Amino acid sequence: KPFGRILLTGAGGNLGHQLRSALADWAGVVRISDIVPLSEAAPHEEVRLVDLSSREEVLQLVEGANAIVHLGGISVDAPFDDLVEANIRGTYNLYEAARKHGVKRIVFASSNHVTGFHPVTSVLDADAPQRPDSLYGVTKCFGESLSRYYYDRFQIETVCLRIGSSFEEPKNPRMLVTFLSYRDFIELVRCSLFTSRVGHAIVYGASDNATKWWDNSKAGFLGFRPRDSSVKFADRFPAIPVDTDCADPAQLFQGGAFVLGEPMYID
Ligand code: NAI
Ligand code: 15L
Repeated sequence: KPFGRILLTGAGGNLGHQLRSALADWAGVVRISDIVPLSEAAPHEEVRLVDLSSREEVLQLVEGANAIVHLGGISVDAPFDDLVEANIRGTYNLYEAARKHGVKRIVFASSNHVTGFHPVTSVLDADAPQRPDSLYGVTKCFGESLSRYYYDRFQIETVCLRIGSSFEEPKNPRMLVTFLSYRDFIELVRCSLFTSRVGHAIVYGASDNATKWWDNSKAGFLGFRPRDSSVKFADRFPAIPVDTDCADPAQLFQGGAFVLGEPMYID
């Protein structure tokens, strides 16, 4: 197998669950980790219950890994203090542990919400300015910046996946544009792990949907070719009108309803 040991964080979540079995083909040992209990380990798996916000636990978690797929964290908008622990402190702890243990490749689950305040009329590529649509999006900007720093300073390579909407099926009209099938998500992670030199890369994660907000040509070296499309779900939803006079920000901006969130302050 190409990798001795791959570490997967967020293994108990929606995408972690999908990726868990695929990793068995790529690594002799798959170390799966989450803050929630995980189902029983297969013979090739090591299970670790770890809170990413604990520096000591994360340092132990990373020891012996050859590559990391970092999906763990809060995956929606949330109070600042919670986001800080899981997404900011957690991602910092992971990169520091990677540096200390000599891990040279990380696949980081960023999000389309890093650029969610761009209008739906724009097509974005890897060089589009970050315009986060939520505190959640801001934490993913932090992960992208942190990983850039760890590449420039320590040559730890990262592919930042700006994932669209990766679920079994699109759940609303917006997701006809942002949909990333589970099969295409797994292929995107495979390309991110197996491409020989990636440096610090940014790639959007969308299937081959009819409407496109994102242009991945600058990440062409990854060889990612989505095979699925949301087209087969199109008759379930009304088409999104592209109406720039529309008063609803959730329709004007790529981030959809995320743009309406409040940056919550907890006393
Ligand atoms: P999810 O919420 O189902 O899974 C995230 C997992 O991280 C959960 O199992 C949770 O228990 C774990 N986690 C949360 N805080 C933690 C902590 N402090 N320590 C350890 N583990 C912790 O989310 P999903 O859909 O599987 O997404 C995976 C990653 O991809 C997330 O980072 C998310 O932000 C990102 N993403 C997902 C998208 C999607 O459409 N599914 C879109 C864009 C980004
Ligand atoms: C995300 O970043 C979230 O993790 C996921 O739950 C979806 O909301 C997705 O973006 C989306 O934009 O649909």
